[in-house]
Amino acid sequence: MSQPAYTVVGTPFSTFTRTITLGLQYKGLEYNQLATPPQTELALENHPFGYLPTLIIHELELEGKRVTQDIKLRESQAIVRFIDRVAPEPSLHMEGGTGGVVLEEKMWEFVSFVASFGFPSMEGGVVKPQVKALDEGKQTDAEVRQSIASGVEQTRKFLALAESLMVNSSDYLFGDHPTWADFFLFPIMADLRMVPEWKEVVSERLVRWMEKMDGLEAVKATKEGTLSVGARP
Ligand SMILES: N[C@@H](CCC(=O)N[C@@H](CS)C(=O)NCC(=O)O)C(=O)O
Repeated sequence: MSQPAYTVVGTPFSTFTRTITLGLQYKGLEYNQLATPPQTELALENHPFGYLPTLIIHELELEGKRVTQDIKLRESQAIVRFIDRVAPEPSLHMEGGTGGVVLEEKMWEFVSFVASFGFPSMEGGVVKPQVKALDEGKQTDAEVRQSIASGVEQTRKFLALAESLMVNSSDYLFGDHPTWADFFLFPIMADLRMVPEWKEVVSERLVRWMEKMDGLEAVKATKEGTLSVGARP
């Protein structure tokens, strides 16, 4: 049997890595996954800063010719552009005009907000310190709460912004099918759902969106190895 054309370098525990595997799964592209944490020898061999994910492209069609040299593509927003080019359907884009959102690019604005502001607030400010504290058991609840107070506040603000940008009364963030915006936000939210602060930062609307996302086959197929099933990197 021939090898899949793609290898994803990154543990399923990594939210940016899960964004990529969600997209590959949704578009029916086969891949192998090398489940390494960041900053390992393997991660550094594949990414100049040891970050996750890297997509290794083993073969592709270029101007009608099959190229079989391994190409390493880093940075999730570059990787999703490649995935879209080789597999445009099913689309993970928003059609302009959906729910009154005139510009298709608003979906990409959302993606960039999640990557630049949502990820540090939610993962760095709440999930990671809370999980570390729960695992180590050295701090009291009050101490943990105090250390993450500003992360919780930033998360609350970020989620209010996210909700204000969603298309009203639609199943997904930008309409009746998922987009890359859903696939960038969901892995972080699935982590956040595992910590006690979830209840105080999330709205009913976002809870309904999470339930909708939970039903996707791509979400089910990328769950193993994530915090949402109790895994560690
Ligand atoms: N700009 C990168 C960010 C990726 C990123 O932050 N990945 C995390 C894992 S989810 C990471 O590798 N962090 C490196 C570290 O913790 O040292 C991208 O979009 O791919």
